[in-house]
Amino acid sequence: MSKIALVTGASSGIGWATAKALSAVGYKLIICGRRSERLGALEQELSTDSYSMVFDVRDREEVENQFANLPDEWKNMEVLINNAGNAHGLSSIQEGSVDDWDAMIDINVKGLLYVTKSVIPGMIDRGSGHVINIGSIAGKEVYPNGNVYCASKHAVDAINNGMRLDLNGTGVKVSQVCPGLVETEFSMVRFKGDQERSKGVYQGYEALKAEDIADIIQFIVTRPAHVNLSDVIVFPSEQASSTIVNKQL
Ligand code: NDP
Ligand code: 8X3
Repeated sequence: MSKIALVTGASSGIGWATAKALSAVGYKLIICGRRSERLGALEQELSTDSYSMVFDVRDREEVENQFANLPDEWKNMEVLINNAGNAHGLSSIQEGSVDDWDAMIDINVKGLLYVTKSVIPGMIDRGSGHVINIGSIAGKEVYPNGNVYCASKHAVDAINNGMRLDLNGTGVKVSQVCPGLVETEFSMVRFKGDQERSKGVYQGYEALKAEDIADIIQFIVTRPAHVNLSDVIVFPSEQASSTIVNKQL
């Protein structure tokens, strides 16, 4: 019987591509997001069985209910990809919006924790599993105006390391993937639908594609049981740090 992987934030970008990459190597997929029509479209593209879960990761009660009521045949997840998240705004600390701050802490940090709390007890009981947290270069560096987004990804970095320490000896592997610039809907969300500004983020160099990250995740989950890639930073070749990108404009 094929193994089950759960991907949060599968309705777009890195999550969408990761669901496809894991399906391609035989995983059955639980795909999550708020946009059910997108999840339906993704189901059509997967070559293995799939099950959609529609919830907002901020809603703790809903997350708990949905996991408590999963059909038996979908309960035994081998892989959890904690991917749902976004940046909201790019402003100095003195000008930032408190609503944006709430969204980033609630989604990127608390949402990741709610899903993890629902999934890892089963992995521990079965003595087997793999959690992959999608961090960011923003979890390793802080850049101007990135303040709270960077804080949320530094929190993911710390939670990832804490998970690995606490789950050591349980049979559950913990890995983090920290991308630099990946062209997805990320900037459209950050800049609240401003297409020109969003496009500008990816102009003048070749940004990473969602499929590049999915490829790395597929590699991580297909290593032998005794091998764990614990932390991977991946940049476009023209990016050297959060703020240094060799752009030819
Ligand atoms: P996208 O905007 O394309 O995808 C974000 C995904 O997260 C969507 O599927 C969205 O689904 C889901 N999501 C957002 N908010 C919620 C919520 N409240 N509840 C449930 N799901 C939610 O961006 P990316 O694919 O680029 O981002 C994926 C991850 O990668 C994020 O954690 C991001 O921080 C990280 N990352 C991205 C980088 C980049 O440059 N693009 C670089 C480094 C890290 P829906 O709207 O349907 O709920
Ligand atoms: C997304 C990449 O550089 O916008 O995490 O922080 S960046």
